Parts: sequence; structure tokens; C-alpha cells
Amino acid sequence: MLNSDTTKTEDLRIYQIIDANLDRAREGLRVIEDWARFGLGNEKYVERIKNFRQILGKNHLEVYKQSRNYIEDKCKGLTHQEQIKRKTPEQVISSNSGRVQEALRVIEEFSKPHNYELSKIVSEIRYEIYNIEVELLSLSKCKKSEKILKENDLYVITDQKDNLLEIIEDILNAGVRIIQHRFKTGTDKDHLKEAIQIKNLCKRYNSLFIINDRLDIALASDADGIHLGQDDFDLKTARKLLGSSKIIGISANNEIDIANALKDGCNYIGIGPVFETSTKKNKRPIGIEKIKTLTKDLKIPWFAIGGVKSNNISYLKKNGLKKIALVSQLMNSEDPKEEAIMILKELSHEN
Ligand code: TZP
Ligand code: MG
Repeated sequence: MLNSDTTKTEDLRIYQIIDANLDRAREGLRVIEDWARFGLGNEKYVERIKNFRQILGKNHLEVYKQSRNYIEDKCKGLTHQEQIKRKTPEQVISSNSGRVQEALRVIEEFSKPHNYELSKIVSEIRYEIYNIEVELLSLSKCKKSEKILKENDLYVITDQKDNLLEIIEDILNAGVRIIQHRFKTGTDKDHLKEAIQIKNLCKRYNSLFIINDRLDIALASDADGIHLGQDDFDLKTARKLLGSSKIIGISANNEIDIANALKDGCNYIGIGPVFETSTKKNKRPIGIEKIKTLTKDLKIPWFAIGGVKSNNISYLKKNGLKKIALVSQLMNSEDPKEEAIMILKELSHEN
């Protein structure tokens, strides 16, 4: 509790600092809380941040409030160039988290001699805000990737080709925004080298870069996410290792695998093979009717895969399979750019 004489001039100046910084911290918290609420729809973080605001509110004692304007603030309204430069929600989150951390540090220092309890409370909150900032930025990154998955109907998977980078750049130029790097034979060194090259290309074209199978390559290349089959690492382990900024896609072609993938928080699903395909010779096609049944209640993006060609896309679309993933149609094309343009056009047609 308070242990000082509130009539002392010195104390009032200190109370004024605490009053201003409690307001500052609560305002900053409200900014990041609203991003968690409206930008991310993340109830867990909204509750945590709201709780901090309330704790600070309860500790905003009358004596602090009464010291407001004790000394006229000559710096009121000053802004810094950096404040004007803030454009993205991520910049807003970072600067407001910083604002909260700084304000809490000031309170901690100035309250310690007369209100040790408050100094301890704000120190604990400050540490939590460091983690919350990182987490909110990670979740924002994941949300951005989810938006690309939602808005794009063509998902292109690579094959091993001598001129792979050229093909990728062609299809990125055509407007493809989701690329998965599938690398089945070769050394890890070559795998990673190629992954980084494609990742850099995708970054230039604001496109998603996803690694097939390999968590280590996804981490080392700083991919946007990973695609896992049923025999790969399980989703929970992958999430633990990758954190919340990455998207995780799962291959699932039956009710149980789909339900498990959803339960564990996957970001999209690949379902197939729709048709027979030489890219996965040993996999029996599951067919359109089964896919329709499996996906009827799916709320996350899903892509039909396996034997999808330019000439069967309109048939798939008529049957409600509106998002597709493919390998050979583009990887073996004479003109990948033109082919990708045609496929994108076909997918965007209303029919
Ligand atoms: N998973 C299910 S089918 C398939 C994968 C990776 C291969 C798809 O290749 P293609 O050449 O588009 O048929
Ligand atoms: Mg796999």
C-alpha cells in the first residue's frame, strides 16, 4: 500500500507521472486488444489483455488521478516522425506494445518506493506483454497466409526440373499465389538451397511458399508453412515446432483424418487423388462424389488434388470443387505461364 505523504511536492510530481503512465499503458493495451479482437478474432488474447487493463484500472488510485495537471505538461501533443510512418497493423501492434512496456517500466520505477505492490504488478504485466507482442505478430502473419489461401483457387506443387526456377517465375507472373515445394530425391543441401531460391521468388510476388513434408527445411528456409501427409510428423508436434506464424496443411481423404486435422487446428486441407495420376501411381482415386460428401461441412479452405488438368477443371467446378492443386499439368507444360493464365481464367469463371 501507499507509504508516503501525499502533500509533499515531490510525491505529487511522482503521482502525476504514474497517473499519466497508467493512462498510457491502458490506451496501448486497448489498441492491441482491439487488434486481437477484430483483426485476429482471438478470444484468448482479448481476455488476457482485457484482464491487464482491468488490473491497471483497479490500481489507478484517486491520489494518482488527483495529481493530474499538478505541473503543466509543456510537451503535450508532440509527435515523432516514426508515429506518422506507421502503416500496417503489425507496425501499430509493435509500437503500441512498446508503448505499454515503456509506460509500465516508468510506473515500476517510480512506484517502487511508495507502492511496492503496484511496481510488482506492472513488472509482471510488462513481461507478459513481451510475449503477447510476439504472439500477436505471429498470429497476424498466419492470418495473412490464411487470407491468401482463401482468396486463391490454384495451388501449384513443384516437381524436380532443371529449369524449375524459370517455371516458378513464369507461373508467379501468371498470377499464381500459392506454391508448394515438393522435393523427393536429392541431398538435404540441394533441397534447402532450392527451397530458399523459390522462397525468395515467392516473396517478390507476395505469394505463399509452403514446404512439403519436411519441418526442418520449412524452418531453415523460413517458409510460410508446411504440408503434411498422414505418415509425416503429426500436426500437434509440427505446430509446437513451427509456432503460430506458419500455416499447416494436411492431406486427408477420409472422415477421421479430416476431423483430426480440424481438431488440431490445421489451416487448409488437400483432398485426393480425385482422379488417377501418374504423379502418385500407388494411390487409388477417391472420386468426386466421395469428395463432395467429405467436404460438405468444411469451413476451412480445401483443395482437390490428383489428376487435375486444364480440361477437367470446369467439370470439377460444376461439382463444387472450386479450389484445386496440381503438379504435372504445369510442371510438364510447354508454356507454364500461358497454361497457368488459362487455368486461373477457368477457375475464376462463374459457372
Ligand atoms: N497428393 C495426392 S495426389 C498428388 C499428391 C501430391 C499428386 C498430384 O499430381 P498431379 O500431377 O497434379 O496429378
Ligand atoms: Mg508428405
